[in-house]
Amino acid sequence: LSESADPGALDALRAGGKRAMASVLARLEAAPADPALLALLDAAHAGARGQVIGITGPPGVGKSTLTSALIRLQRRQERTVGVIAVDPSSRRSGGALLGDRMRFELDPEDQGVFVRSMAARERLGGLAPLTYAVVVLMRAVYDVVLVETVGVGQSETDVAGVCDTVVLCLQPGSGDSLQYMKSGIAEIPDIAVVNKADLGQLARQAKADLEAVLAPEQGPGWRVPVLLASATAGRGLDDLARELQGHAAHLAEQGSLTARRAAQGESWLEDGVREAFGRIGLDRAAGLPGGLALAPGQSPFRRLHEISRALAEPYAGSSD
Ligand SMILES: Nc1nc2c(ncn2[C@@H]2O[C@H](COP(=O)(O)OP(=O)(O)OP(=O)(O)O)[C@@H](O)[C@H]2O)c(=O)[nH]1
Ligand SMILES: [Mg+2]
Repeated sequence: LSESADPGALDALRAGGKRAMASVLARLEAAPADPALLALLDAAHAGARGQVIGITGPPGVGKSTLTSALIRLQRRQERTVGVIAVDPSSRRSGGALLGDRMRFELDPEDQGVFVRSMAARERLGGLAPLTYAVVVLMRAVYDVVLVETVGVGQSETDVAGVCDTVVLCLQPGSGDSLQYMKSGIAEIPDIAVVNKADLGQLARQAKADLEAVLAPEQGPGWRVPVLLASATAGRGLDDLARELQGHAAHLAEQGSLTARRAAQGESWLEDGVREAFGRIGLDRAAGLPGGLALAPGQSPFRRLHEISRALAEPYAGSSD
């Protein structure tokens, strides 16, 4: 745990309910470099609890309906849930985001579900840089974190950059599976779901097509399951929940959860340095003591802060 982490602030966030989370996220948006916030992010980074699940796929396949169903299922099992709904910019109306709470049919009184909408990065509909910080905060507080993103090629790679388990959601009869094979993201999902299976034979055909194009193994010992589901009819959800738990257990057994999250932290750090200081900054950061690599458990937030200070004051002599 970094010396400057603030576990007390994390305890307060955990105890403070939705109001506390909303206020921390507002601070994050207003002043991401605030030292108190940085100390909280360090503590959250060290205090991960929940499984982070990405729900991705083309527009309209039923991702939000499936997410709602998963939320209800988790709540019945008394798990708390944080939800991040990434809105493509096209959905923004006059700068405001459409209310995702409307799109997930939820009980507004339930303190165990927190939903946050985030705008997508303009470029290619990928994730905004703040998404990673929100994921780290939420996974330190909730038992399960769900991230819904519309898949438009690049964004599946982005969602894999913040999630432990990626669920690719498709629907029957739209040629999506062929599209996915062509776009070369067959390696990304850990679980695939053909939703709208109430459409019958078409769904079974889509499942067969998908099984043919997906990478059979996602790393050693994990065969990517292709499930049939109907989010509206509530079918296939138990199977999905079982595979989600199975994947979490698989990551824990292999020790690959730590590795996956460390790689996500390093790639976020690299993006952050590139965004602030460009390619030349990246080269200079790589040359600093410690460079762009993170030691086991090291906070990427703290590291970005240190690197930014070192690069912003090139003649200050040291990067303390
Ligand atoms: N027949 C059928 N329709 C479904 C099912 N699941 C979702 N739908 C319908 O499909 C439409 C789109 O559902 P959403 O959950 O909004 O889909 P989405 O993937 O979140 O859509 P975007 O976020 O806009 O990309 C809605 O009209 C749903 O009622 C299903 O299992 N069967
Ligand atoms: Mg949706």
